[in-house]
Amino acid sequence: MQRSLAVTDEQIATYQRDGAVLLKGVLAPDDLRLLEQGVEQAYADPGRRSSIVRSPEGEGETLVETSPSQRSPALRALIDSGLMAQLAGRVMQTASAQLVFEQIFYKTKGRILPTPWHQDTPFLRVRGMDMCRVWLTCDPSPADITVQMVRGSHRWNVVYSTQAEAMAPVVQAEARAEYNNENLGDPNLPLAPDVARYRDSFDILSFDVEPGDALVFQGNMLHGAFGRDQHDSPRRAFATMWGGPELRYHEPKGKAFPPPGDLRAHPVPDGARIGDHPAVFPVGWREG
Ligand SMILES: O=C(O)CCC(=O)C(=O)O
Repeated sequence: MQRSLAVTDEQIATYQRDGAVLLKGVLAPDDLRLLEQGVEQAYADPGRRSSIVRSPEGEGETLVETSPSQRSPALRALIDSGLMAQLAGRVMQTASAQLVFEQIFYKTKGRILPTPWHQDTPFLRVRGMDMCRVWLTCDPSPADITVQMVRGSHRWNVVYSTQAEAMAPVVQAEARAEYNNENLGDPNLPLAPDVARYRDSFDILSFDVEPGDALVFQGNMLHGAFGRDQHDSPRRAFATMWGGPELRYHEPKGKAFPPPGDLRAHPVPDGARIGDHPAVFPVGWREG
């Protein structure tokens, strides 16, 4: 039986207005156990869709793994619980939520590397407003090293290039054969603003996030995280992206992350509603 999660009208209004809202204490202890188990397994044995970035000096390390639930029974169980899908559906105010994309961001303790400011949209094969990221942490995550967003950037109606990644103070150290960031996205898109450099020019939303909380933000938001020279614990996060049925499939100009389902077996026409293609974008939650 799926748990029913209460999201208040005020939280929904905050999400719709600002593009992000922190939902406190929505995970149960069993959810947290699955989260930590899945994230630790991925770090101990990185999969073929993972890459590692380090600082140019070789200090600090971030493992990013895409689609980790495809090889982690613990993360699969967490997704199958419907918890994140339901939270996404409730804030988006859609009748269902389908899985679009999922990633682990494992930052090792010591020097915490920043996450370059970017939008997820240009990496993805979907476009539209009904798209929502649910970011969970295994560790207490102070605001400065937690993912932050530019308030209201979900309504800017722009898709930036992925090239902003190249301007970041991190370098790719290792990428497995099937996964690297090179040539992702469409190089003809505009560069994302350099929020890290001009941070006082932006209205930045930041949150202290505890294990058990869900930081929920709209999928088109401009976001990133600052680093720290020294932090006593790792900063381990698992983020899933969910779409409502009206979100549209987008045939990418360049390379883009694969959707969760098999696109070759179930081709999706450009511009199609993802609601009509659950084999490629599996339904994680449905109202009622
Ligand atoms: O956890 C982070 O530092 C990055 C998160 C992120 O970019 C995302 O959830 O899309």
